[in-house]
Amino acid sequence: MSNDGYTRRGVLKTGLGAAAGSLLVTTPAHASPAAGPLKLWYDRPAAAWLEALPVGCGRLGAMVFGGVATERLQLNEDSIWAGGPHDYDNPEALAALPEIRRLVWEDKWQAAQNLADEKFLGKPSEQAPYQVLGDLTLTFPGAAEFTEYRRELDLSRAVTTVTYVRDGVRHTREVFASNPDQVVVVRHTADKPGSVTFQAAFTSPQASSTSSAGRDSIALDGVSTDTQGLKGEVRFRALARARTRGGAVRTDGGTLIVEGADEVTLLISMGSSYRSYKDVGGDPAEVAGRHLTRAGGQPYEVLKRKHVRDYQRLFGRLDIDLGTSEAAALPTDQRIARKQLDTDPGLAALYYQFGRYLLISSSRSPGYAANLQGIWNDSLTPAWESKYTININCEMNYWPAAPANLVECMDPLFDLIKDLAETGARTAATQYGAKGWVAHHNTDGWRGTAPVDFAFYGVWPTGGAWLCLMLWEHYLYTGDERRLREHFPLIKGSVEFFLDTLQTDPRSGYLVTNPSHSPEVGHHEDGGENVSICAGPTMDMQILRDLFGAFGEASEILGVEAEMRAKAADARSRLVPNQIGHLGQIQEWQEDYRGDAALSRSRHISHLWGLFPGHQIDPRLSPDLAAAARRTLELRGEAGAGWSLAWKINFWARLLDAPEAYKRLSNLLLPARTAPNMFDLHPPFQIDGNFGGTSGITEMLLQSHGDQVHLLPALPAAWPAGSIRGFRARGGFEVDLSWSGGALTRGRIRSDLGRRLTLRTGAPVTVTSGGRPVTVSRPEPNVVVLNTHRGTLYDLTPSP
Ligand code: FUC
Repeated sequence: MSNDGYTRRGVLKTGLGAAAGSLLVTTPAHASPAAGPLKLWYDRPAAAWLEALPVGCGRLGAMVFGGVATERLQLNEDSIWAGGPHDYDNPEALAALPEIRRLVWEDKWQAAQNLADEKFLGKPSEQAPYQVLGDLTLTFPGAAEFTEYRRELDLSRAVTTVTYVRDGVRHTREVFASNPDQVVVVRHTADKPGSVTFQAAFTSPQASSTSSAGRDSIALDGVSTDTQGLKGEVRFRALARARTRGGAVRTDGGTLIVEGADEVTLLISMGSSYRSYKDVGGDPAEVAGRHLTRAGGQPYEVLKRKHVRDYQRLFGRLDIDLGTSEAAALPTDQRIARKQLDTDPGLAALYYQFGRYLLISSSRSPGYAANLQGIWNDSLTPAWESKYTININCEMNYWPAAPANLVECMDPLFDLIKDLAETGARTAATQYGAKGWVAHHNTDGWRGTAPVDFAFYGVWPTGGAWLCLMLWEHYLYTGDERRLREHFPLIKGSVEFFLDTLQTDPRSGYLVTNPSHSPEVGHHEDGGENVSICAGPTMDMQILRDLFGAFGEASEILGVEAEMRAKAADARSRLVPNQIGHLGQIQEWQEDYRGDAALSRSRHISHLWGLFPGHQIDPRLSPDLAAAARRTLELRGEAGAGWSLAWKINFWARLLDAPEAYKRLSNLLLPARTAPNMFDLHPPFQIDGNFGGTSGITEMLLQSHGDQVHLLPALPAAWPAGSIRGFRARGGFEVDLSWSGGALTRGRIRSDLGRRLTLRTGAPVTVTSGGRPVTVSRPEPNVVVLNTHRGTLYDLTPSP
């Protein structure tokens, strides 16, 4: 989609002005600029990493602690992975596959799972961790006391600011990470000339050394660690250069010394030797040096202006106002600690926009996809290696991208999928003797696609297929045929793999995956062992139904692969259908397993994939399945992990149950799940919950599936009045809404593609365009259908 489709924002904003104006009376969200809804702020320095504030430009990230005597900037560069290029595929796997399958057909699960553990896992059977680069620490001499402290992250500009008074001088320090200039920028000013004095030095837990890199610059050079027998091969360099007005700057053995300056701009540049998953031969000094030189030639104000403009081009496309209250004036950590979302609706809006901020900051080109921690990681051995877990977490990261009007942030994900189609073709051939490509439940910087982490977790062949559906979602939102053509070979490769490897279940006659499992959930204790291995779990069937469907539609749109389309359609019709089990639940497996299996309290609820992100289960189109999905959610309970709660918001919103969706959102925003810096807590920090939460709020306010755009489908009582601007719906629509008393007061929809629009609302609406009535049909009182024109605005008002 071209950018100008997104830049005609002024029109829409003016268009909704009247409604937004009247809204201000009931929800003066912008009443308190200091405590404005788009700022995270604190009245003290961060004492811990989960209090520090993240900045990022996709490739580079920093956690800013905002200290007074010392400022810590914990630095990340998004290609620093332990180990080096590696083919994880296991050549012994193929010979074991028929026997694993046979054991599964015979319900000899323990034997099957053991054999898979022995022969079918990758080599090594664990993937590599994403790693920290290091810290830059600034040390400021002076009194221990300080006053008038404030630290904030302004989401509208992606700039953090810390300000305080110390020894009678007001100091102000801004930090941001610039995508256009590929540097982290720190600017320290004081209200009294000559009072900026500090020393700065790099440290790192990596094998590394520090040095002076010139009169005004210092360097950190290092290499990532060995892991699992793989030699650490990602070499990196970080540079920091000080530019001062007044005073003096020098270096001494890797320490940067600034004395008596009026103000200082510190540029931090980072580069690595990682060029791709198969090439670590880059020159980190060249990369870091190039960006530093380019940025160094530009005044601070220019760097900042370029950064803010670049960021706002994305961030500024969308507004959300859910109302405000006195709580909005509190520091952010105190708002979270109150545990009272009901009386702080602005906190949900802030969380929403923080999710968008995190996506823009962690998933931009140039740069790699957002991993389990986005890009922010202070460890050599982070939880779950901070890699890409693709049985839920990585996909969840990208749920809000298209609907929250940040579709370009998906590009790094698409680059990842391209890599996986290469390594996954190797895995398909080596381990399955199959065409196409496959990815299991995790991948890392080396784009491992073989099963890892024990068969119980790893033998699940559908990760790549799910990722392919993100490519299709991109098309559904944008109608961008050029990109669809570019992505089509990836989708085709995934379909090829399954056409080649699906097995006819000798008992049921259905076409199923074998071996596979319902992610991370055991269905029996077999021989004293919890077994997950099985054939044709529900999630696989749901994903493949959509994959084959998407392939069919895409191939038709592009006018290609007619023969394979027919094969995919045939395979699709032979998959196990969604089934309702003995407890009235959606069956998680092909068989209606009883006992512990059916009553599992796992945080994974993979068999509701068809409810969200899929749309095979829908209260309107398949009410029986929707009732069963509700039952599944009730049975599953509230078992932990931020991402699991976040997924549940989306599920309940899709079931059109506003109170239940809202309850999960409230729980997600409790201190147990949301850190003081608003990072989602699995615990520990895992960014998927942030993104899943943003997605969930979207699904409460706007849904677009089943060929309908549904306005305010699950609006909770806690948000009686509010407005949104710039939400995106499938079919190429952009939606602005305001509501009051829980009911739509105004809406405006822009059609980018000129598609037919079916609109569902809570009460009948009248549609006009340019002040003139628009011809609509009304198949139901609350549904209007209209043929839209490309680039045209449609206004909605409640029918008299
Ligand atoms: C799966 C989940 C965990 C965690 C990890 C990254 O193993 O079960 O909760 O999210 O991925």
